[in-house]
Amino acid sequence: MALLTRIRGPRDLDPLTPGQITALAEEIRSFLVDAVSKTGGHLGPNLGVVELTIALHRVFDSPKDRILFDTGHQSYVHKLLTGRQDFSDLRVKGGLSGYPSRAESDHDVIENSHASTVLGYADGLAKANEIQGRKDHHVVAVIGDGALTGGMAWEALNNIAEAQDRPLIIVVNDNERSYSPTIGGMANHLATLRTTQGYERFLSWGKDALQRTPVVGQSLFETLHGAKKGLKDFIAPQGMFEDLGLKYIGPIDGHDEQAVESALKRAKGFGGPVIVHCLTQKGRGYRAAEQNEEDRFHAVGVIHPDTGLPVKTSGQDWTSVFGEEMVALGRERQDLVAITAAMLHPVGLAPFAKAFPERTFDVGIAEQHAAVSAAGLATGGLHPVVAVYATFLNRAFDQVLMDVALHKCGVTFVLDRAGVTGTDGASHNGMWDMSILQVVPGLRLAAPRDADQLRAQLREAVAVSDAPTVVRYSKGTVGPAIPALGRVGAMDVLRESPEPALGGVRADVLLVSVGAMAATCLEAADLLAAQGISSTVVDPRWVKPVDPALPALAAEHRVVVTVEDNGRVGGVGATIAQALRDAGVDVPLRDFGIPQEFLDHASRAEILEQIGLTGPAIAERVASVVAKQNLAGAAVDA
Ligand SMILES: Cc1ncc(C[n+]2csc(CCOP(=O)(O)OP(=O)(O)O)c2C)c(N)n1
Repeated sequence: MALLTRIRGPRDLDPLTPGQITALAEEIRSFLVDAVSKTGGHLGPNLGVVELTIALHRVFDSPKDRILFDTGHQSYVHKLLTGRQDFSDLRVKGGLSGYPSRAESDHDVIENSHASTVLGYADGLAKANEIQGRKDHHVVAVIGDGALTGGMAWEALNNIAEAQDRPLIIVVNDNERSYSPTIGGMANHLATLRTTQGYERFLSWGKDALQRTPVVGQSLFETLHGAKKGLKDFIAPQGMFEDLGLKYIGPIDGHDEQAVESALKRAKGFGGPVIVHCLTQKGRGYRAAEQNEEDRFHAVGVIHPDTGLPVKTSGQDWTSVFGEEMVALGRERQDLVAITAAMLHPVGLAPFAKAFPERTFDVGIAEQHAAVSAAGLATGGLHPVVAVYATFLNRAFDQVLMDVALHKCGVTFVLDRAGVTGTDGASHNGMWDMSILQVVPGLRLAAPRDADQLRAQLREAVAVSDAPTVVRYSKGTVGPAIPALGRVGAMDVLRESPEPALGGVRADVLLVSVGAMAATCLEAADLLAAQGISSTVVDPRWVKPVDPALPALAAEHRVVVTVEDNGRVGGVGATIAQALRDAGVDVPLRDFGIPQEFLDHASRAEILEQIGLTGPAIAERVASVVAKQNLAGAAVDA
C-alpha cells in the first residue's frame, strides 16, 4: 500500500502520474477486498467507483466543493482518500460508519442513505451557492442508475434543469445494476444501446422491455416511438437529458481515470447543470464479485477473500421463511402478486419470481409507486404483497394512507428488517413503522414472534381483502419456536398465571410482548419470578388494532408492561396505554421500546443492551415499579 498510505487527503492525489494513479487504484481494490471481507459491507459498489472517486477528488476541491453520494454505500473509496484508512472496525460500534458520516469528516455532506435524494440536496446546495455568491464553489452529485429509478431524482432533475446558468454537476454512475440488473433504468439501457446496439434492436428491446418495466414504461416508449425524432435522438442518450434542458457528457468509461477526469473538467467549466454519464462495473477487479449473478456482492457479510464464500452460515432467517411461504401461497392463489422496490433477493421474493415471473413486479427504487401500483392491482381484483425493508416504507406513508387505506384496498405490506438492525446505522433501523402506521385507519398490523407465526400471520394477512395489512419482522435468524399455551381473545398466552377470583389479581405483571421480543419477555418473566414477582406474558399477534380483550386482562394485573422493537413515541405501548385509558383501566403501564433517537451504528445486541431492551434490564425496571406499587399498597392499607 505504498501509495495509498501516502494519501492523507485529496490534495495528495494532485502530484500523481497516470501510472501512479493506476497503481493506486489497484492498491485501493486490494485494500477493499481485504478489509471488507473481514467486516462485511458494501464491497461491489465500491470496487466499481475506484477510478471515478479518484478523478472526482483530483478535479474538485472537497470540502470546499461538495461531493455528494446518493445513498452513500459507495463512499468507501471517498473515505480512503479523505483521511480515513482504518477500516478494521467498519460498521462496528465506535468504528467507521458504512455510509458517509458528518461526525467523521468535513468531506461527508449527506448521510441519509435512503436512495434517490442526492439531486434534491444538490439542487439546494447549488441554489445556496448562487444566493450567497460563492461562484467558485461546485456541487457534484454522484447517483447510480438504480437510484435514478426513484421519482425524487426526477423531481429534482425537473427543478435543476430550470436554471440553465446555475452550475451543478451530476455524475451518473451507471453499472446497469441496483442489486439485480436495474429494471427500467433508462440511462443504462440507452448507454448499452448507444455502444452496442442499433436502431432496430433498440425498437425491439423497447417493445419488449419498456412496455413492462417501471419508470420508462409504456408511455415513454410511445413518446419516443411516436415523436418522429431522428435516429440519433432515438439511440443517443443525450437526447433525453438534453430535452430536459441538461447538458450531457458521455458515456465515459468509468474505469479510465484520465477520461473521467477530462469529462469532469469539462463539466466543471460548463457553468450550468450538466450530466456526466460514467459506465462502470460493479465488483470490478474481484472475480468472485464480478461473477456473482445475484448482486455482484452489493453487500456482503464476512467472507473468505480468496473465494468470496461466507465464513459462517447461520440458521434459517425470517426472509427465507417469508419467501417460501409466498411460493406456497402463490400456488394456492392465482390472484396473489408480488412487488419489490429493486430488492428482489434481499426481501426474499426471488423464489416467488422464479415460480411466477408474470406475477412479480420490480418497480425500481420506487416505494411510493409500489404502494400506489399495489392499490391499482388490488382495485383490479388481485392481492398484492409489497415486500420492502421497514425503514423504506417511510417514504410511502402517504400512499399507504390515502391510496391503499382510504380506498380500502386489500394490499399486504411485508416489512423486513423491522426494529433495530444496527450495523447500517441510524437510517436503516426499522424503528418507525409501528408508529407511523398506527395512524392509518383500518390498517391491521401483525408482528410474528417466530417462523410458525410468520407463516400463519402472512396467511391471515393476505386473506384480508378490504384493508391494508402489514406483517413486520426482524433482520437475521429466526429464534426457536415459542408455542402458545392458550389464548385470551385473539392473543397468544406465552406464560400463564392462575385464573383470579372475581375482581382479584391474576398476577403482578402483565407483559405484552410484540413480535421477536417474546424471548426477551419470557426471560424477564423468569427473572421476576426468581424475585417472587408473578407475571402473565401475552403476544397479541396483531398489534393493530388493540385486541378488545386486552383491557380486561390488564385489569387483572397490578402493572402492565409493553415491550416492542420500535420507537416508543406513538408505538404499540403508547397505543395500548390509550386503549386502557379509553376503557377506564387505570393499571400503571410501562412501555419499553426504542428511544426516539438516531442510533449510531453498532450490532443489534449492543444497541438493545444500550437502550435497555434486554430481559435483565426490563426485569430490573419492572421489579422497581412493582416494589413502588407494594409500598403504595402498604401505605393505603395502613
Ligand atoms: C429508498 C430506498 N430504497 C431501497 C434502498 C436499498 N438500496 C440500497 S442501494 C440500492 C441499489 C442502488 O443502486 P444504484 O443506485 O445503481 O447504486 P449501485 O449500488 O449500483 O452503485 C438499493 C435498492 C435504499 N437505500 N433506499
